[in-house]
Amino acid sequence: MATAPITTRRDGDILVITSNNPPVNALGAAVRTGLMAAVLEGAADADVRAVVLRCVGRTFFAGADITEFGQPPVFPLLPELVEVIEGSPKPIVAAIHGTALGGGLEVALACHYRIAADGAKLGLPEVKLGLLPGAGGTQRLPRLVGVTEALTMIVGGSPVSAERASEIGLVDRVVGADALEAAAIAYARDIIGEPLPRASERGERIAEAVRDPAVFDRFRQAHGRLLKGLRAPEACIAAVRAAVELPFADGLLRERALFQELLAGDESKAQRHYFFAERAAGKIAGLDASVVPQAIERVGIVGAGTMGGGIAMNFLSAGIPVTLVEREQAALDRGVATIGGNYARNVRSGRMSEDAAGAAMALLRPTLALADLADSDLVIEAVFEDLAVKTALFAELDRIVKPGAILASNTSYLDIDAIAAATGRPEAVLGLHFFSPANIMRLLEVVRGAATAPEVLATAMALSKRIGKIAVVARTCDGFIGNRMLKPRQEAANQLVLEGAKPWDVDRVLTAFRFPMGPFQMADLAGLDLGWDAATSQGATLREAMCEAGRRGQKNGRGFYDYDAERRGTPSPQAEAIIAAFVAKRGTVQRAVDDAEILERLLYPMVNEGARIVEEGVAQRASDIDVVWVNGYGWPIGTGGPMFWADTIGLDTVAAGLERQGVAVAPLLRRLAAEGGRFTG
Ligand code: T1G
Repeated sequence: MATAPITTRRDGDILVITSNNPPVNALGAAVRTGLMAAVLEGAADADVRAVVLRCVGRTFFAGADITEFGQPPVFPLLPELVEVIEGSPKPIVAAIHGTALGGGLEVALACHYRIAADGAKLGLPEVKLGLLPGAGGTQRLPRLVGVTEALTMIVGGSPVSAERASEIGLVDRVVGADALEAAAIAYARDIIGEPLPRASERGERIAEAVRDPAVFDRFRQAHGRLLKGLRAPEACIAAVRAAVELPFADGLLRERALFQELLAGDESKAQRHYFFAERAAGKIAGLDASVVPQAIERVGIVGAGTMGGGIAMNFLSAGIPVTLVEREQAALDRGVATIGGNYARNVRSGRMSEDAAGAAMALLRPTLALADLADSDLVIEAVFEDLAVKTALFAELDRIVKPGAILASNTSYLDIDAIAAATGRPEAVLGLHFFSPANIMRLLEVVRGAATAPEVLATAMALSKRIGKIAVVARTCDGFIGNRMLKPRQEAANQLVLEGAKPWDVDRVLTAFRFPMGPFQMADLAGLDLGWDAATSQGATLREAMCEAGRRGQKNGRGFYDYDAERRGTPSPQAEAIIAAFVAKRGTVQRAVDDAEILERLLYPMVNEGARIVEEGVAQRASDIDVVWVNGYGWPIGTGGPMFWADTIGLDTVAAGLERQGVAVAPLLRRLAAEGGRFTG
């Protein structure tokens, strides 16, 4: 009898092995032990002619148990189990439903046949954990589907559908989900006596690659963006190359060596931290299953500008009707046209079907009348970022919308409690801070006011998941989590330039750290004249001085950088002269500032602010801050976010650096640094 969570039963001469290891049938030690026993049981039993391997619950094995990484290894290890499966003298048929991912797909690859339920997904996402498939996936998958398909799945990390898997030869049959077990058993019965097809023995797809050595260069040309300067994607390519260049057994050894190297590296530790951080962000103290989210069937949005239109698309694309309100017809028409244009672009790029785009647009109800929001379950305002404007609007909405409707502000830093106080329903008011472009950026800061009811918070969290957002809860404060930490970085960047660093040096240090761009590149992109008024400008800041000199950023071809027709920027001598004149007027002594100091001055104050955000309870936990910064501001995933990165370099190092900068160290940071502690466990 196999060990639970693995059970076996006989269906005639077929042994059916079932795994029941909620929530995702992760291949933890108990599962591996049970599977090993069950497969060996089947091999030894003369009455067993074939085996079916299946899972119950929401999915087929969704991979190795990530919580085991970094712990002492517990045998049997997955590669060992996978070899026993493929080496079975009896045919083993994998019955796949849900998401066969990572080690789960590697188990299926070692089986002799694979039957998938329609709707199932199959993938090797290890690269997203800073790893590579470490149980034979990099050696078996290319032998089944060819090098190009294998590289796309392994380096990209995205799953393929059951239908696609069938097309590329990854699965043998796709059946209706309800018929999966029976179909797998019938299939097993049909192939009894057939020669055992082992992926490791398939040579024809490898031979193709041997005859076409440019296949790897073509992949790199087409998918270079997937590499992101991270170690795992390169290692994935090296492992697949080993499948082409080495005998199978040697390729496995190469895969194992590359896997172990990645597993021990900081990048994978950071990406595994992020995996759990993203899931932890959805857990809110005091919000358990007993708090039932409200039904949201219709959403109202006030403001059809860039943000309002982008926000509307999230709901329209999720099949939720939207009433979009503007004050003037021209603005409303522009908003609707922008939404339509975005959907048309999605269709042209293949991201969306014509029908889906049409269905989304059909759910949009543009209007000039606030009264049309009366039937909305949730209203989100995306109007001018001014507290008086918002409080007046919320007072009016409070009179219009039905009892129980939720009112949300898209404000990026204003006080949610002050906005809530303008209504008679403060318990139904919160912030939903979308990031621009709102229809693309996955981060959503859910800002709870002092009075926000648990049900309202639960509704916002459930809705975030429904529209594909990664929600992080913040309490109200100036800038919530992300912008509050961006502020000290911007201030430090400006101060560094006043002291002698060049804007392009500051940007270079951050892009070398793998941010997509630095603060001055961002400023040029957003527009230096954002909020600038020529009538009142005093040349009191660097930004004002630049605007007064007619340098508005990318929009007019010159900011801190000079831009060519393709908006490629080069450091601007004129900008340098404006900075020199500005500094001379202030009498600041200029000096050379090295890269190490630039990085410390930019990032340590952010970590310090993050510590304050945690100790004030604005964020529930330090890892939530990492989720905000990875998804909202492009913090490079290979260092896990500002708080994990600080842990990695040592909080004592950060505290000492802040002392050198004359910055007051946050009490939480000081305490953890003294104790040798970490923000992120
Ligand atoms: N190990 C441990 N726990 C896992 C897990 C895993 N592989 N996958 C999910 N969980 C937990 C998760 O933390 C959460 O816990 C709960 O399950 C529900 O997850 C050798 C080395 C399968 C698509 O990368 O992509 O195999 O918060 O909230 O949205 O080559 O989970 O409830 O306490 O995400 O429905 C490769 C990772 C591993 C797949 C389901 N596999 N998982 O999504 O639920 S490395 C993966 C997912 C590997 C081998 C290599 C998703 C999901 P809690 P969830 P979901």
